[in-house]
Amino acid sequence: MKALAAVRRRAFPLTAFLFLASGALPGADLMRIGEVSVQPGGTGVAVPIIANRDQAIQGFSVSVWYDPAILACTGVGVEGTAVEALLPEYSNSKIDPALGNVLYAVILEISPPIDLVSLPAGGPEPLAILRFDVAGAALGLIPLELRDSPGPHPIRNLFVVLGESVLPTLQDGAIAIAADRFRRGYVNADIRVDISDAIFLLGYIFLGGQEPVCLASGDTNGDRRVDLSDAVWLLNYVFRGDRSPAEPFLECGAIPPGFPLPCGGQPVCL
Ligand SMILES: [Ca+2]
Ligand SMILES: [Ca+2]
Repeated sequence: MKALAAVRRRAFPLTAFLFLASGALPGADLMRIGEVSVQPGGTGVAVPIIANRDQAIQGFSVSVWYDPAILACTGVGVEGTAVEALLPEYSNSKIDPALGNVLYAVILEISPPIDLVSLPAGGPEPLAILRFDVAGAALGLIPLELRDSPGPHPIRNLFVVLGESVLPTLQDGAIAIAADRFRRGYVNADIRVDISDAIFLLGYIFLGGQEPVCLASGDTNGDRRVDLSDAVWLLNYVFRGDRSPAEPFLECGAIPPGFPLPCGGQPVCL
């Protein structure tokens, strides 16, 4: 604990600088929160904070707001991200369960020698992962907002580039809580994805054939419509190993509230 306290004491002037820095540089960088679908009462729900970066970054801070009556933030970290692989020397988080606010800051290097360790320009990729538990009775689209913390010295959503703050464009996200679950691509209601699913989909679209029991599963490219492009996407996946159907595909996911395509259940998600 002593060592940790020492690290944090040493870190304070730099983090204070990060949080208080003014005169942020303009840029086309983007920070956004992902959208995930869960069932009511889901626990440990992982929500990524995703970034595009024009330049390599040496650190970042985030301030995320959520509805504390519906969500409980149980943690935030860089596990499984490219940031983790860079072995950040400083990170700190603060969760306020009453306000529904989580703060998180990461600096890749705080101890000499400072070698300008940085996360290269690029993306989109997760910078950090938020974890939430969802209230059992809740349904609907629960927003997650990137917004400054309160107080005279707010913590902002920013990147650190060569010791200066860069304020990226911010995009909020959401947790969609819905009871129904589905997987894209499993169009003909069995437990495999193969050419028969594409043929079934083409039959429905062009020949007036049977509607898929879960029409939502036919939206393989994830644009909320079912048309020829979905069948082509599926054929490319089956025969060429091209991009897999949009999520939820690897596992069953909830149908977001207001999703325009019905789903009457899928054997693969029972
Ligand atoms: Ca099938
Ligand atoms: Ca589609």
